[in-house]
Amino acid sequence: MSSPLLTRIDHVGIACRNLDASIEFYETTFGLTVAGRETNEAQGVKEAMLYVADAPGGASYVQLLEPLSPDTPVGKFLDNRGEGVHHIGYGVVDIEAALSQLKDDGIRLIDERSRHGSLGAAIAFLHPKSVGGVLTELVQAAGH
Ligand code: MC0
Repeated sequence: MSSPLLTRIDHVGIACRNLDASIEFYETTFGLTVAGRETNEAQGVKEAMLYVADAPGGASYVQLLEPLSPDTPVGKFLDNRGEGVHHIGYGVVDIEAALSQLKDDGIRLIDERSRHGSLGAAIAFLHPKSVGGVLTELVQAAGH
């Protein structure tokens, strides 16, 4: 039975030191292709979304994240833990309703309201201390 809240794994966010080198690795090793690239100043990253497959309500991707500076979420993560999985992004149908429900359930929100994310999506983060040590992102894909 599918979850009433989460519709798919939208993306796996991976922290890397060199975006171009990491893109090349995923292209040559797994045959993935870049669906979009963006510098997101508010999130302190330059990132690329590599398309994996279609999924209900959107698609699923690998997201590669290079920090714009050391004093950003991904910069701090690289210093503390090195390269690797940084967060999981789950698709939702209605991000504001999902945030409201999770807050009522006692989950600690990093973002009380959705923000601009990659590929035009609306995104919001849940604190890893509330989700078993996993930085968790909700994603309402553009046009959905
Ligand atoms: C930090 N911690 C993590 C973590 N980052 N745990 C799991 N996964 C992560 N990615 C843990 C640390 O190990 C530490 O635990 C505690 O959180 C505090 O860490 P800190 O280094 O002092 O960092 P803070 O507290 O300043 O910030 C952590 C926090 C931050 C998660 C609140 O990184 C944040 O707001 N992240 C959301 C935004 C983000 O990540 N943006 C980049 C992706 P201990 O046990 O040592 O206390 S932007 C993106 O992905 C967009 C473009 C998109 O998808 O469209």
